[in-house]
Amino acid sequence: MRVHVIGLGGGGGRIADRLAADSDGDPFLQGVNAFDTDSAALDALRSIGESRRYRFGDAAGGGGLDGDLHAARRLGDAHASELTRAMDDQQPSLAEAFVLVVGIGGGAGAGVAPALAEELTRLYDVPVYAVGVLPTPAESAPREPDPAHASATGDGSEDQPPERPLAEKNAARTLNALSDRCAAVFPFDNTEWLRPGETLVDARDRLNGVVAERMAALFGAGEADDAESTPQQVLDASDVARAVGDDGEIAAVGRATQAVEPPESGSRFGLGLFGSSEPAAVDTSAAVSAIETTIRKAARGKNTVEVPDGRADRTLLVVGGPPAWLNREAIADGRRWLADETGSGAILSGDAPVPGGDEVFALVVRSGIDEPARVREIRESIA
Ligand SMILES: Nc1nc2c(ncn2[C@@H]2O[C@H](COP(=O)(O)OP(=O)(O)OP(=O)(O)O)[C@@H](O)[C@H]2O)c(=O)[nH]1
Ligand SMILES: [Mg+2]
Repeated sequence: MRVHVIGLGGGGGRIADRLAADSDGDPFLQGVNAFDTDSAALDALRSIGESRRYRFGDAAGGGGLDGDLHAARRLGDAHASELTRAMDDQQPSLAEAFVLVVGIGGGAGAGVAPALAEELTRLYDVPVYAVGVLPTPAESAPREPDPAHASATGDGSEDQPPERPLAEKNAARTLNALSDRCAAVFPFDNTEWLRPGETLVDARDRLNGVVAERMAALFGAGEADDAESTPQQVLDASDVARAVGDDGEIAAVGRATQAVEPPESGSRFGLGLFGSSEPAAVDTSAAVSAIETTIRKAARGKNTVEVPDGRADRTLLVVGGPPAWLNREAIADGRRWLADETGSGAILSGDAPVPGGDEVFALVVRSGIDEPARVREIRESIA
């Protein structure tokens, strides 16, 4: 499907920038923009061209909003329609969905996202999805004293104030607002993806790579740029819409890959081994096992947000890789296994052939899931 992706605020802009870098020229990426009040944050982007970055809200004086969600909401209401005009040179009417990417614990991005979702819904007859990055508990907790500094005075009085004291509350309010205004919300739980001892700043490039990769796998699945990579079972925008619904429900995305040998260069089944000049085929049991394993790992491995008990009302499966590895029966078996695993009545699915690719991948999207613990914690911060 063709999507127009809009990164909002510092984090949203960096994730959209990463997607633009990794999916440069891919047909699914119909358009991409980054919007922020903060000029320095926009200037630091590398892959979204300058004409696609836009600073709004002169009232913010060219800086960020320091987590001030009230001020950001006001700016959002005042500037949403100006922002949609800033997208116009990329033919947004060709997009089959808009995807807002935003760190929901912040100010500028979180504040403008609901108003922009509303305005896009008013102007275009396609779903607006939100990728909402969840803040870590550490961001709104007092920071550990700096050990070097602490030893100077030793009285523990140098506890630093939290980095973003309002992150959880902002996230709770923004989650509610996005659920009301977007067709679906895809949370990305930063906390789940941090390694022990790692800070968000250390980890953010890796995390942003994960988000970008999963967005590309989902939205790019049905969009082939040549005949060879045309899927047998095409996943289109309406399949995604059916899977994630239009009620602002939360959806979780799992993904896994397994390296495989491209059949052309496969030494085990290479030319000559069978005294034939036919192009090498892929061993069926190897293909079946690769597909079974990646589907299981995508379902049971780390998702973008926790899926309690693996359960979901609706599940979508994409299996991709070199065409010779995409074994029909194995994919059908995988669908049955996934129906059982998730308790979903029906599994929507599609394939994504990657000629010459060197891995098999599976993507599992679940919607209508039980509330993840981190989402509950965030919601309860304003209860
Ligand atoms: N995964 C990831 N999360 C980020 C990144 N940057 C920020 N975040 C998260 O997003 C939240 C909001 O941060 P920003 O996006 O910088 O906030 P903003 O929208 O620019 O808001 P203000 O600067 O307060 O105006 C933070 O609390 C973090 O949880 C990033 O590069 N990657
Ligand atoms: Mg900012």
